[in-house]
Amino acid sequence: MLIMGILNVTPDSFADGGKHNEFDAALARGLEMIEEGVDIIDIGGESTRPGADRVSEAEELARTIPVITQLAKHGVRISIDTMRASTAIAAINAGASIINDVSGGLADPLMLQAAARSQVPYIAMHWRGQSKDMNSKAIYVDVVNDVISELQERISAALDAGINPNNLIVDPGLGFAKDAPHNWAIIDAVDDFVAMGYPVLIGASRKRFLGGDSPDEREQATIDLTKRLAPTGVWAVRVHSVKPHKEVLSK
Ligand code: PMM
Repeated sequence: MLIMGILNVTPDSFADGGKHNEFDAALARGLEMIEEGVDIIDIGGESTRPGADRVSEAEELARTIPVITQLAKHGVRISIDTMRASTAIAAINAGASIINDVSGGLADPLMLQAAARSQVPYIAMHWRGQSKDMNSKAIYVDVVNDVISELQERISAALDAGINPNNLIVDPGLGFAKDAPHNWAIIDAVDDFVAMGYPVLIGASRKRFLGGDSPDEREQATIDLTKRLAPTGVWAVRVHSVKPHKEVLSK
């Protein structure tokens, strides 16, 4: 299972307190993750925590592109965490080689075609709407079936747009329009997501549903979950801390 290290270049990221909002800090953290053996660095310039406002395209580019340009020189795989086709393309031109779209192509009508043209892997996450009002959309008949069928729709749209099926990765979107029991039900049914036939990415790191009062308390729960997911066939976990996850996987 691969480790995708989170590098949020945002002043308001809930999980790192905005520590890495400066270019120098982001670059230093990226280099540290490389030292720690990260497989992919996921760079994002727009917070998607519940309630977050959107940032402008110019701001998103200013936050992410310089960091991508520098880190790409070190040969590490970089994914761009964006809902905008234009940002995805700029990031690829700067050295990113995976598109991580939390909206699964729903936020920007140009995204799927851009991903198809770029011929890089495309991560389609389950999403029901912008962070501002996603909590009100956490309503399911059967969360596992509903999320799988909504992901199947995104897969169909991606294939229709010309994305190579070998370039598709799916993600159930833990914490996105889902409350804690929904998130745990998805984790319990992770085999069903693996059985969809595409690589599966899981992003649980330090999210509220893990319990605990602080991001630090949720860290141990994140590591425990990585250990639990390792034998399931999940392709990668998206996490804040690389070293403890690498350690738990090597045991
Ligand atoms: N979660 C966040 C941001 N991007 N991308 C994918 N593919 N999956 C996720 O679960 C996901 C994501 C929000 O978490 P953060 O604010 O800690 O980055």
